[in-house]
Amino acid sequence: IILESQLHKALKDNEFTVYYQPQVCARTGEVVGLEALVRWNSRELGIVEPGRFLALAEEIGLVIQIDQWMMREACRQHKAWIDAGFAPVTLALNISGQHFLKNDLLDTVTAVLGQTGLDPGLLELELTEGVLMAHTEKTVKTLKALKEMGVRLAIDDFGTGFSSLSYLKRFPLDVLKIDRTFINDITTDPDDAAITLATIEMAHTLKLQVIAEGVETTDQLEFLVSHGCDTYQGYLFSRPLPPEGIPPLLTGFS
Ligand code: G
Ligand code: G
Ligand code: MN
Ligand code: NA
Repeated sequence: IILESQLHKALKDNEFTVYYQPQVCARTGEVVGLEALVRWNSRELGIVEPGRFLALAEEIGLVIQIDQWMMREACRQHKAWIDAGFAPVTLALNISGQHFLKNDLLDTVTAVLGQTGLDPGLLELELTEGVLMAHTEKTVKTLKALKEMGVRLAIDDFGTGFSSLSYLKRFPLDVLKIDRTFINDITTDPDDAAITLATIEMAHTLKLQVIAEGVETTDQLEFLVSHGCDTYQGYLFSRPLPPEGIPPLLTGFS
């Protein structure tokens, strides 16, 4: 069991680290994006996955500081790769509901982009249905302001929350990520196949790009490619990797 005091100490001692999972163009097989995923590199416990500490971090409000640290570190690393000559790809960050609803998200994004010099068009923020559905005037305002800065907006884990499809139209989103629970059985379960196809069609009609999560087999990939899915992510191409694993996967590596 992980304690509150351990998480505070982890942040203070700079024990969090960024792993990156490639996002791949379904047609060309090229890496077109990277999703930043937090890991805790604990002296006692080794590499700890977010499933073991994020719920507690949310409970004690520390998730905002973790998200902010992730944004700074991932943007800094990403800009360094671009400056080293790698072809620019999108950098996707998971934003917790608390962070999104906090007053200074816009300030944080502005500051980090200013400090790192990363092109706002290369930054993509992943939000969940739950966050968007708590839609107040403020949510719409924040999304529009981010959009005006040129930042891309994605809806994560699509299909798992309580959705109202009307918000897809109302919010200025760019990307829809189909949750991996639907992708799991697309080649064997006709219901999951139907849901996935309908989601791809609807997303494209609304001019949203579609990313399939959790692609593990070539059969799943072939199904997705043949039905027009734009991008995929999953163990089939790569697990989330520490930073040193990424350059060999980017165009421009020699
Ligand atoms: O990396 P992994 O698949 O174990 O991630 C598990 C969950 O943790 C996912 O739902 C993911 O969205 C979430 N997560 C990973 N990194 C971050 C982060 O930096 N901030 C937030 N808020 N959530 C994250
Ligand atoms: O909720 P979010 O989409 O941010 O979660 C990303 C999580 O999914 C990460 O923890 C990552 O480790 C996990 N993940 C990525 N690809 C796969 C996959 O192909 N299969 C499974 N089971 N999990 C995956
Ligand atoms: Mn995500
Ligand atoms: Na997801």
